Amino acid sequence: MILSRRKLIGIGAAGAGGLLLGGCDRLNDSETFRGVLGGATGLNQRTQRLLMGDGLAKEFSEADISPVFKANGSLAVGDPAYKAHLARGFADWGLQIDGLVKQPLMLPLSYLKSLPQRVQITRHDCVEGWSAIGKWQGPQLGTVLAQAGLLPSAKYAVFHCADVLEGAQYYESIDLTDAFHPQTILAWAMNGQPLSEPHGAPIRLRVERQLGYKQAKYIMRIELRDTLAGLYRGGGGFWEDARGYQWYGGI
Ligand SMILES: Nc1nc2c(c(=O)[nH]1)N[C@H]1C(S)=C(S)[C@@H](COP(=O)(O)O)O[C@H]1N2
Ligand SMILES: [Mo]
Repeated sequence: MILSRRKLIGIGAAGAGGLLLGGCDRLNDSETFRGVLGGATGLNQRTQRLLMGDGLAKEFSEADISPVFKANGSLAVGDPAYKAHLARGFADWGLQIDGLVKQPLMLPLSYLKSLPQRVQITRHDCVEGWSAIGKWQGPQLGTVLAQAGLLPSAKYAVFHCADVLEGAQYYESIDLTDAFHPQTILAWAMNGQPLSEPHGAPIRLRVERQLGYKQAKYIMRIELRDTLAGLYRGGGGFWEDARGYQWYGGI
């Protein structure tokens, strides 16, 4: 992590302002997005955004896919409603989208599979000291959010998960820059197969410029919010609350 940041610093920040706004045309006219940029907090996030702009995380080839991809954190979900959906192959499950949206939605898994798909082979880096390369498929989160239509006050997408880890509900959040990044997808397939329970069935987030703990599994609900304050313990995510991990878990 530190090495790649040092490498980036070598590039210098010239033209970083242009990079920052470049490629974000879809959001340029949104008050909210300007608000997010203006209000960005945290040195890690600011530094990375300046240096990387709208850059893509590295993608790999089929030959690079790890033969074993460790599952981490929750490996199963205890919630009876989840178990019932799992047993039925999530045939009548729906992803709930609500909060600061024009139109709250409940989207069936079949609908998520019918949207334009993105396939990406990327490296997952866990702070516990392991990495693995996997192939992920699903619709871009931006496409899904556009269906609901964001209200101008929306600043964060919060992922509410089905699992309880170490006594607390798992959740995560990202800002709209990452939410509309092309490599941010709601993955329902891993290495060409529907997600298994250990890896987050029926859908999990892939937000490829950030660390493993941001890749929320078992997503049941996406809530659009203007603040992370007042949600669980206010850190914006399970590990942020539990262990003080950085909210912007940049790689
Ligand atoms: N809902 C949920 N999402 C989660 C976790 C979890 O325990 N519950 N663990 C996180 C961590 S720390 C990592 S490294 C990855 C692990 O993903 P994997 O099990 O597919 O390897 O999921 C992340 N997302
Ligand atoms: Mo992790």
